[in-house]
Order: sequence, then structure tokens, then C-alpha cells
Amino acid sequence: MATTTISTQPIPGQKPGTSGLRKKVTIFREPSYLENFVQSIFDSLEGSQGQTLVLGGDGRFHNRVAVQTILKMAAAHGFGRVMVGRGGLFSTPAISCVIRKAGAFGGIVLSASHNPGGPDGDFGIKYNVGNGGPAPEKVTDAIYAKTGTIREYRISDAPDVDLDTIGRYAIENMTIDVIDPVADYAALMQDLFDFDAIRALFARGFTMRFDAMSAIGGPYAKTILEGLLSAPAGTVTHGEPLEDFGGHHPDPNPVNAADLIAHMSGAAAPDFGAASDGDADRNMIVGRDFCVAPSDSLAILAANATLAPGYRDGLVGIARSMPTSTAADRVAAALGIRCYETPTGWKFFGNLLDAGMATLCGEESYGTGSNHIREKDGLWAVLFWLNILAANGKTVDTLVREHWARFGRNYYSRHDYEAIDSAAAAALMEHLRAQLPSLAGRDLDGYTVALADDFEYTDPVDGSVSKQQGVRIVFADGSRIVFRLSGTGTEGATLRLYLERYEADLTKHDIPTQTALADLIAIAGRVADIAARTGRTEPTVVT
Ligand code: VG1
Ligand code: CO
Repeated sequence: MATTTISTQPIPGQKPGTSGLRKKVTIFREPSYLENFVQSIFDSLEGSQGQTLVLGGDGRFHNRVAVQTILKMAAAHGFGRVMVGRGGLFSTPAISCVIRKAGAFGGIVLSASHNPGGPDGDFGIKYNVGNGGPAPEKVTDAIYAKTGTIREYRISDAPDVDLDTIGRYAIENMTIDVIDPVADYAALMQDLFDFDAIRALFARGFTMRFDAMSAIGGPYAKTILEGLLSAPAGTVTHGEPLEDFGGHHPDPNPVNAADLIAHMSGAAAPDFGAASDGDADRNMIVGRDFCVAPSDSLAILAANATLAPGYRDGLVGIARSMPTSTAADRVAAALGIRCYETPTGWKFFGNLLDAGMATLCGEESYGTGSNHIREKDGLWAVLFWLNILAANGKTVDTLVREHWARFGRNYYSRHDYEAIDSAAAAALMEHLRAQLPSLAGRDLDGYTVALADDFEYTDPVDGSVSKQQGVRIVFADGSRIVFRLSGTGTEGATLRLYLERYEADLTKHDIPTQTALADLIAIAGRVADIAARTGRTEPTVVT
């Protein structure tokens, strides 16, 4: 075995987005594409020699090749030990869990999350720091800067490691532990939730369908739901991780999880449905003929948190991304705790969690989590819901409706315009920004603009400032329209339009969501000139 140094050239465009670097697999397979980025990660770390790294991915196409390359590069860099999940697999929340439990220096997550996989699909890589969470912007900026000046990378010529057999291996002076990717995570879930109560719920005949979307959530859900909690075999569907997710778009929303939604309809439907995404950090919660909005899910978990043993002592604070509905703010107010508003992306929650300022966090994009790790966590949210339903005996829709009756309903929807022309998308955002100074105080179709700005965030812990995080138009009645461009897509640009309207009146809680938001949809279309600028009369996906 020997380490070789290979010369290379900077490759443009290796800029991490909302959650790591995501590109088409075809791009990641180009010579030295992955190597350049990995070396740039390593070169931006201080004091990593001799330290432990955790490594794994969601099993999508190219995962195994990338894991072998990274192991050889980690050895050449001088890491002391790498903990890798068997098969090169780890869900994103499980990597976060293992980094924390092992006291590792950091971790590398191979995933493009909710983006499709396969040879023509997407691949991604993300660096997580020692708290288990995604690297903050100052780290990702440093990595990106290195990608612009890189001249060489170092790699061992050792043979591939047997990733499928648990055990200890070595490359150069580096130890490699191939470990069970589920065990530590399953143990953590048992610490947080009342497994006896959930087991008793299933024993009473409660039925559930968990759709793992042929992604990495399957092994975790099977071990925990069908194994530890004795849910009937078959509760977990699409439970085998496949390199192309069986052709699914592994994004758990009612559009992409249509199969689950169909099964959750009618009198024969299970009591409870759920799904997770490619890397198992997202969750969708479904009742019988009833989809729970992710923003509502966060608020409902917060309002009922003390029913779960891990949260029995209450919450110190809640944090949500800016576009996420303000339903959680109402719960925080009732609990007498703070609700923090951060930019989109889980990396912004890390400091709040580390500083003990927030317990629960959530995003409108089917992401919920807590201070138990530093990533969002799909199965955690599902277990939290099960714990609550086991404790209070309610159905999903009763629980949600009672929540609305108490706090009011925040009608909420997101409209995505995918794969639009990048220049047109940038021009649309500029067009919106140009209007900001003149919007405040104006009347738009009977809605008075109370605030119009481009969201800027100052981290309350380290004072770092993140600008241009989404254009928001907030009306006097609390309704909001938010526009931002996606930072995870790999084709053209994706415009996200977020719409929210608050309704306190209990007798008006049954309006179809798009009807309830129709006025705001019309205002947004006009202010942003969406149809003319994108060439689209309808969004691609409405959730
Ligand atoms: C999207 C979501 C964001 C989420 C991010 C990563 O980002 O909107 O809330 O944190 O994906 O989730 P964007 O920039 O495309 O809007 V995942 O499950 O893809 O890691
Ligand atoms: Co994900």
C-alpha cells in the first residue's frame, strides 16, 4: 500500500447549496470530480489528523464507488479511523447520531436526499461537523474556496474494503470499522419514546403503513417498527433500499407518495400512514383520508411533546425556517417559550440546538427534528406521532382538528416551478427585490402589506449574517407570500412560492387549502409576474 499524489485542476461550480453539493451522477463520475471536492473538504479541516470520521450514504447509485474512494483518500489524509455503515449505508439522521455518540471529528454523508437517483439521477456529498450537523456556512464557504485553488489530491492505492461484512479493516495507518448502521440510532429512539406504549398500541390492533420509498429508511423502519415495536410484517412497504429508488422520486409528499395516499383512503385504510425520503431525514404524516401539513406537524409535536419521555420536561424553545408556517409560533407563545425564525436549511438550527436555545426544529419541506441529533429525522417524527397517539388514543385527524380549534388554522401551501430557465428565475427575484421599497403599506386586492423584505438572518449565537434568504411579503392579517429559489436542484432553477393564511374561526377550518389561499396565489402571480417570466401557467408540484 502506498499513498500517491495526483495532480488536478479546479472544477468550476463545486459550490455547496442548501444541503451539500448535489449534481447529476454523470457529473460526479467525471474524472476527479468527487476527489477534488473530498480533498477540498479535508484541506479545509484543522486538526483532523488521527481523528475519527463517520461515512455512509443513502445507497443510491454511485454510493459504493464513492465510499471506497473516500476511504482511500481519508487514509492518505491521515485520519485515524473511519466508521462506515455496512454496505456503505447510513441514513442522514443515523450518521448524525453516530458522530455524536462516538465523539467523532465529523462525517461525510453521501446523498442527494429527495432528488431522484440512478445512473441518470442525482448524487450528493455533504460534510457534517463534530456536533453531528451539516457544516455551517463558514465551513462550506471555505470548502468552496479550496475547490477553486486545488492542484492535487492524495489517495491510497490499497484494495477495496469489504463493506458488506461487519468488522475491522485498515488502509495505510487508518482503522476502518464497518458497523451496523441501525443499532445506535435504534437505541437512541428507545431512549426518547415510550416503546412499551407504542407496542401496546399495535397489540390493540392499530394499523399503520410506512412507505420507505425504496430508500434508506427501510432498514431503520423495519428494525424499529416491525422488530422492536412488533408492528405486523408488511407494515413497512418499499422497504428495500434500491440504487434508483425503484424509479420513485423519493420525496415524501402527497404527489410523489401517491401510492401511500391511495392506501390511506377509505374505511379499510390503516389508522396511520407515513413516508420518508431518500436519506430518511424527511417525514410525511397521513391519517385516514387526511394529510398533515408539515408545518402543522411541528406545531402539534410541540403542543404535545411532554407525552414523550424524552421531552417530558418540556421544551426550551422552537425553531422553524422562515417559509415554514407560523403555527409553531402560536404554540411557543402558549408555552411561554421563544420561536426562532431561521433561513431554509438544517445547518441554521445547529447553533440554536448546541446553545440549548431550542428543543424542536422544523421546516415546511417535510422536515422535523430535535436536539437529540443535529439533522432532521424522519422516523423520529413518526415515532413521536405514534407515542402521542398511543398516549391519548386519538386519531390523526381528531388530533389535528383539536389543535386547530385551540390555536386556529394556518392554511399553507408550497408551489414549485421546477427546472425553469436560471436567468429568468434570477430576473424574477430581482424584479421582486426592486419592488420591495414600494410595497409596504400598499393595498393588494384588499390585503394591506405590513412588511416586504428580503429575509436576512443574524445568528443569535455567533453573530454570522446570511443575506438574501427569501423575499417575503407579510400582510396586516399575518398572511404571507414568500419567494425563494431552491438550493438543492440540479436542473435549471426551481422557484418556490410559499403561501400562508391564518384562520381563527373554527367554522372555517374545512376549506380546501388551494381555495383558502386563492387570493394570495393570485397576488403572488401578479407581483412576481410568474407566468410571463417562467413561461408556466401552473406550478409543477403543489404541496
Ligand atoms: C430543500 C428544502 C429545505 C431542506 C433542503 C434539504 O431546499 O426546501 O427545507 O432543508 O431541501 O432537505 P431547497 O433549497 O431546494 O428549497 V433534504 O431532505 O433534500 O436534505
Ligand atoms: Co433528505
